[in-house]
Amino acid sequence: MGILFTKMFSNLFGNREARILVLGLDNAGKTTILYRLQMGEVVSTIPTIGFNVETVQYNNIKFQVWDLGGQTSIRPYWRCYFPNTQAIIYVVDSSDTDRLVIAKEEFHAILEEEELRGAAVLIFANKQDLPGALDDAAVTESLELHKIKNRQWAIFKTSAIKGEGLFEGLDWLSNTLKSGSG
Ligand code: G3D
Ligand code: MG
Repeated sequence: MGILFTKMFSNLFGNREARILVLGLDNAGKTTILYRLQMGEVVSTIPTIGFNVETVQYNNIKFQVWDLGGQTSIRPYWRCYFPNTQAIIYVVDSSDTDRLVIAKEEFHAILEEEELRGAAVLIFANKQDLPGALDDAAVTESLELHKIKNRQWAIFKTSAIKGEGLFEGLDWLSNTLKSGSG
């Protein structure tokens, strides 16, 4: 995965600083994905500002991860991480059907953020290896993805544990960003 990743994302943004946010509810599989991609060292910030952010710097691209949901008082601080964001990778635990409504609400709240308006969105319907996991069509419906307007998006079935689907999703993302219309 590491080498493929290097090929896909090298020179994507030239020398421009770029950011890709990896978001979703806790337990969705975000940290697992970050380690799976093997892009480099994962640096975890000490949560003095109220939430923990994991960062992997890959050339000029920063991948940053945190959990959505929880305390609303810390949300204003999220905005520090919004500038220069080219893409959002939204990770869903497809087997956690009880929390899909919350996952949907958090997702649409993020999409409404002004500074994230231009960002492409890649959705990972994760944990496909678990029994009872909803497929991509069902997750699409639950997250009300049809409501997404004026932005590039795609959903992929993944199993972060098995390393399945991640490459396909990132391939879509790099092609979308390359075409400049993300
Ligand atoms: P988060 O960073 O979004 O909070 P994590 O989520 O990456 O910490 O993953 C939460 C738990 O889900 C972990 O289990 C992790 O191993 C598991 N997980 C992540 N992706 C998958 C997947 O695709 N399939 C399955 N079956 N499990 C997955 P633990 O037990 O370590 O808490
Ligand atoms: Mg995590």
